[in-house]
Amino acid sequence: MRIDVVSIFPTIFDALEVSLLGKARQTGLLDVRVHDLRTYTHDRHRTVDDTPYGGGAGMVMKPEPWGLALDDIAGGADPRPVIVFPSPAGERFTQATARELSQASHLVFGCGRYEGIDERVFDYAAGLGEVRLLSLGDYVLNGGEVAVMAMIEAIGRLIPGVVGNPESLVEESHEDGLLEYPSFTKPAVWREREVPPVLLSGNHGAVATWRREQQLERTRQRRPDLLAD
Ligand code: JDK
Repeated sequence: MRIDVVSIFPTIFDALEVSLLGKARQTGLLDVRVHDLRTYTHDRHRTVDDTPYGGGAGMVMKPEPWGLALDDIAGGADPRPVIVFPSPAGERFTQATARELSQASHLVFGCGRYEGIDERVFDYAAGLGEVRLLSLGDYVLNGGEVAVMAMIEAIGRLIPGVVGNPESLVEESHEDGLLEYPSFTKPAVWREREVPPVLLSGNHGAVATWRREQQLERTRQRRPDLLAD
């Protein structure tokens, strides 16, 4: 999978070099390229923002650098990429979204800053690819970068070969809409706290039943919204 990221803080994405995704990049499973939006400016101050029409607090990202960046990165790409802009006003990014996007061969992520990007950029981008405005959750970050890091991690680990143990993906892929069951490892007693005895019983049926009960109980307590239907 090819991933392009456009940002005014490209070094934030240095963190993708480490761990799981770093290995996938080395083996060529993931080809991530990060672009500095300021390289698409032409003025001496490399300006990417301006005051909002209609007034209001803060600054808005100017459309011109975005137009040049998108032409360069997404223009004429075959197949047309999926172009993602994280936004607090976007659709919710979920595990289902991650699965969908993991099927794409080319993703372009546009990271806004300030109060966001001139709205016309999204319309322009729709002429170059399939545009998705996506929100990580109902809180406001300072820009799109941290959201894009989370999305790349969630998408990247679904690409075959990126996660070491494919069984852990099979288990997740049940997508039963419940919270996961609790996990334990050795020692069997730690600081007077015991591992639930059923997990030491060797009775695989009893373990499966207990785990399902735990999933249901935790979901009822912590995420009743998931049980609504
Ligand atoms: C991308 C900039 C910061 C966005 C409020 C401004 C007029 C009010 C600051 N899930 C999630 N949370 N946050 C983001 C995200 C924030 C971003 C950008 C993604 C780009 N910001 C920002 C909006 C406001 N808003 C315009 C109405 C303030 C994604």
